[in-house]
Amino acid sequence: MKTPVTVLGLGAMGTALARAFLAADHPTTVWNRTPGRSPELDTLGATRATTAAEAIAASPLVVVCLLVDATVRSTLDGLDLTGKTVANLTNGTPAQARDTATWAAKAGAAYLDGGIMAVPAMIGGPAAFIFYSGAPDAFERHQADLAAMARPEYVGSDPGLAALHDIALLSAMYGMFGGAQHALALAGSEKVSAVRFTEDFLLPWLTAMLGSLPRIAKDLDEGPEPGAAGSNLGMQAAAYDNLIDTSVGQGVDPALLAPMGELLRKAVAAGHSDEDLAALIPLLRAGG
Ligand code: FVH
Repeated sequence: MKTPVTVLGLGAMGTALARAFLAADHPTTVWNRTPGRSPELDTLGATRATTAAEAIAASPLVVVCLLVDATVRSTLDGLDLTGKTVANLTNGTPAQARDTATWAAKAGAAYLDGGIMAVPAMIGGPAAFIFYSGAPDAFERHQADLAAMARPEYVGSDPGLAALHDIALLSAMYGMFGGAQHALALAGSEKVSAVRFTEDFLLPWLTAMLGSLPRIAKDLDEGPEPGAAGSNLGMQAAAYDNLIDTSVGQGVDPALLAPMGELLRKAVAAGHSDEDLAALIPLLRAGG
């Protein structure tokens, strides 16, 4: 028999996680603050607990997927977690993960913090993955069970590391969407078709530009190759004024673009004119 699992929280994501466990034949107990949510899980074979305590008692592996960190602590506080592995997939900060790990250890649980890199429709599919950090033995024990939801990626015993990876990827995503949304606002300022602009130009352009990321990462790890900058920062800083001026001229708020212009100017002022985009990253760190 597969490992029994409990899922606390049946929002859009918790429901998808419970469905994935049921599809992989794990005996699955579910609990949600508001009773009766996601009734299709009952038809699929889930056992519905009436309290969080009852749900936790049912399984050695407890997956938690609630709105924010504070709801996790208010839900679990005072409950018996002795001998359980808690995999908390609620979005949070590295500091919150470390605090919750300390709290969980006092409550007798092995703690894994997780960061879900998927939307609900992707759960159980090949593109979804989940970062984990925390108790290495608990990860080893439950790796195959966790794989029912998404490919598990263990990133270290410091419980804060999964959240760090998760938040870093979300930061990249929001930066990318912010840029794309600004581009669509600009195109729309002249009634350019959003569909044609996106399919024929925006997606191919972003895809081509993303190809430069491995080289930026290599420069960061190993130092820049002298004279290799095909698009030096001095040139980029000078051209960047055109992005701001065009936004203003077209009646589009340049707020999402302005910080990058400031960073480019800071890099030039610090003597990095002949370098490439990797030179910006140390400037983002405290004291950079
Ligand atoms: N959905 C997504 O695209 C993203 C993908 C990446 C990971 N996130 C994170 O997953 C957590 C849950 O997100 P969700 O999409 O399931 O969110 P909702 O559908 O809004 O459901 C929220 C659940 O949390 C329960 N809840 C809220 N407050 C409390 C509380 N004080 N005590 C106990 N439970 C609480 C809520 O219960 P109810 O309102 O139905 O009673 C839902 O079960 C989240 O961290 C994302 O950032 C999702």
